Amino acid sequence: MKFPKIKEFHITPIAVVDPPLLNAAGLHAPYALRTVVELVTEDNISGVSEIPGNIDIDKALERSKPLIIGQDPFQINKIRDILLAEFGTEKPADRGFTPWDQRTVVHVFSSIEVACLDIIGKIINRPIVDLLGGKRRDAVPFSAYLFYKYEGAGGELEFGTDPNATGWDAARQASALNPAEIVAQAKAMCKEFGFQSIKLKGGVFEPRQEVDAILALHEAFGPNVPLRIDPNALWTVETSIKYGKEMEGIIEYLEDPCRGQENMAAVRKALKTPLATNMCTTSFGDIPSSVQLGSEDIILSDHHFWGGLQESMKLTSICETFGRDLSMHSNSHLGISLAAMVHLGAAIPNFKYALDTHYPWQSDEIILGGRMKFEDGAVPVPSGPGLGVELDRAALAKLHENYKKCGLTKRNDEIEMQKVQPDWKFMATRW
Ligand code: GKR
Ligand code: MG
Repeated sequence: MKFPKIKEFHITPIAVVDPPLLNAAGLHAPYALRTVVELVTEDNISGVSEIPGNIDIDKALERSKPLIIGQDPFQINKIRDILLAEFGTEKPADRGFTPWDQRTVVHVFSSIEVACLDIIGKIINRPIVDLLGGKRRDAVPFSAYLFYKYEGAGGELEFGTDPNATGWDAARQASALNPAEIVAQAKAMCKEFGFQSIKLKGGVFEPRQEVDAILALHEAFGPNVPLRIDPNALWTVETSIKYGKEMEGIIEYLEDPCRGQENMAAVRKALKTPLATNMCTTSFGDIPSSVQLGSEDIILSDHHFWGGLQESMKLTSICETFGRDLSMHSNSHLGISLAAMVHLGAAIPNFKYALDTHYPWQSDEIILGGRMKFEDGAVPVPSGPGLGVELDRAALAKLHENYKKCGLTKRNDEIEMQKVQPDWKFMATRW
C-alpha cells in the first residue's frame, strides 16, 4: 500500500496582541510571538501546529524542511530519529533561567509531530485524542491565570486602552498592581470563562504583597476555589518555606517557589503543600534526579517543550510510576495550541488539577470560527478529525503582517521592562 508523503512545509511567524503582563523576567511586549507550522501531503491533506515564536526555532525549522519533505507523516519515530541525527539532543540546562523554555529542538520536534498527528487524524477520520489512546473526559478544565499588569491593551494601543471595551475585554486592559486589583481581575476572568480554580503569576513584587493577594483571593472566593501561586523560582529556600507555611491549607499547590531540584526538594520536605514545576523538571533527562531528590509532586507538562503529544503521554506513564501528578503549563497562545492541549488533557489519566492557559489574555485567533469557547471553565474536546480546528488563512496573513511590522524576533521581557524602568535587571533569585 502506498501512503502520501509530505510535499510542503510552511513556517509562518506571527505576532499576537498581548497586554503588558508582568512576571519574574520583566514585562510582556505588546505582541507575543508564535510560529504556525503547516505540513501538506501529496494528496493535499494539511496538518497544522503552533509553537512559541523565536527566530532561532524558525531557522531550525527551515533547516529541517528538506529532511521532512518526502517523509511519510505516519512514521513519526523515523522523523524523530532524522531530527535527532541532524540537531542532536539538547541538555536540560539549555532551557535557561527564564520562566519560559529556551530550547530549540524540542519545539521543532513538537511542531512537526503535532502537524503529522493532525494529518493522520484527517486520513483515518479520528480526533487526535484517539491517537493518544482515547478520551478519558469530554471536556478539559482549565484554571484562571492571573497576572500583575500595567494598564494597557497591548498591540498598537500598548499601554493605552480601548474606551469601547466591555466585560472581560475591558477588565483585561485594567491595571492589576495590588491585591484588590488582582481580586477584581479574578472576578472578571472567572465570570467570563467560568474557571473554578485560580493561579496567580508571582515573582513580580516582594513576597509579602503576593501572599497578601493570595489571602485576598481566598477571602473573596472562599475555601472551595483552589488557589496556586507561581513565583517562577525567584524566592530563596527560606522565603519559600516561610510563605509556603503561611499559605498551607490555602493553596492547592506551590509552583516553582525556588530554583533547581535540590532547593525545590528542601522546600518540599519542609511543607505539607504539594510543589509543582515547569522549571526544574522539564525533560526526560531531569527525571532520574527528580526521583532521587524528590523535587516536586506535580510536573506541569507542556507538549511544546516535552517534544510533542506522544512524548507527553510517555511522561504521564513516568509520572504514574514515580508517584508524580501531571498537569499543564502554558505560555501566550492561540487556538491551535489550545486544541492540542485539550486533546492531550482529555487523554491523560488521574486528572487532579485544572490546566494552565494564557488564552483569556489573547484576543486574536487563527482558526476558522474564531475564539474557542469555554463552558464552566472547561473546553469541550474537539470532535472533528485531527486537531478538529482549521486554519483561518486570512487571519494568519494579518498576524504575519503584525510580525513583520512589530520588529520583534524573540521574547525578551527584560528589555520590555527596561523601557518602563531603565535600571531594572532580571535576577535568577530575588527574595
Ligand atoms: O507568560 O509571563 C508568562 C509566564 O511567566 C510564562 O512565560 C511561564 O512560562 O506561565 C509560565 C509558568 O507557569 O511558569
Ligand atoms: Mg510556572
